[in-house]
Amino acid sequence: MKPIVLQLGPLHPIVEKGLAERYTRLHLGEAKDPEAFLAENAARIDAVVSSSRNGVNAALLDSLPNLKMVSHFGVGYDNVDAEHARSKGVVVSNTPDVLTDCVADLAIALMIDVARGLTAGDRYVRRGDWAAKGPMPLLAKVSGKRLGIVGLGRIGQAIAKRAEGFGMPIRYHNRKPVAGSPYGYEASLESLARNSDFLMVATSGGGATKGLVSRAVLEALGPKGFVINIARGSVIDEPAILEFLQQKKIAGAALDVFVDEPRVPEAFFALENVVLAPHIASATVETRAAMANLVLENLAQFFATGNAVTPV
Ligand code: 8YV
Repeated sequence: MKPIVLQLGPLHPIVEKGLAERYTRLHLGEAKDPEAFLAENAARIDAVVSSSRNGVNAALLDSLPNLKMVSHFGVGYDNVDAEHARSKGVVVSNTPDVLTDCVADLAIALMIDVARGLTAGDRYVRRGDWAAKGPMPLLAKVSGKRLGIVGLGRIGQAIAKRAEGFGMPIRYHNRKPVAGSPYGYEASLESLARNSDFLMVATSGGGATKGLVSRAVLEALGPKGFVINIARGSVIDEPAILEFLQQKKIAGAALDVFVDEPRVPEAFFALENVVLAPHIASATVETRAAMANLVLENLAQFFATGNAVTPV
């Protein structure tokens, strides 16, 4: 008998195809009455595939008595209650490594964009301002400036490597120093912010990092400092950063992630000192295919051996 896998919402076509070919696929997102559908099928579901759009909370875990595994599409799994899953003996996997390069590439792109005004300049040209008003105001140099990385994990390190190419001195803040890291450690995020021109947020989301980039941290970064966030919206105090941008108490921000995606507070739209991206750091054809394949490999290896390829 094929294992029964529950799909919560729309997924990458490679995942959908793989699920349909190899498993009995149940699609909660397509059920007319999702509650009734769940009640009817709960007892036979072996695995769930989740994504940033559709997570797995404790209630869902508790409602699936036969569940053995959650294969999550994405490296960040803050919307999967992994602790509760562990307590129930449910294995959770994610998709690390395969997206690191793309996320780091976009982080650097956002940093350069907000400092040099790429998308702002694009708007300037399209609006006809160049011809009407003359050159854009001068903006900020990137090369040689100080980069502070919040969260020196796989993605943080890939960003650091790229930033070395720009001659940027690099320091970082983590819960603990990273053994063997060539970069300077700051035990306090405020002191990292005080010593940075660009504060790069690359830590995981979830309760432990909620609001980590606080008012006090933004204050420490100061009016010449920039924030880049490719992690999770929840890591930054969003109302605070909006206010700091409006009042020019920081120089700018480039945000790929928001607290309540896909809804972005409209007050950001009026600001020229913020770059807004629709959560695209891993969104390339190549990387999303690699993530999709890893979601399937995790399921396949789990059902074959009891262990996932990349458990969390
Ligand atoms: C999303 C991401 O998963 O991997 C992550 O943690 O944030 C992204 O890659 C993406 O939106 C796909 O759901």
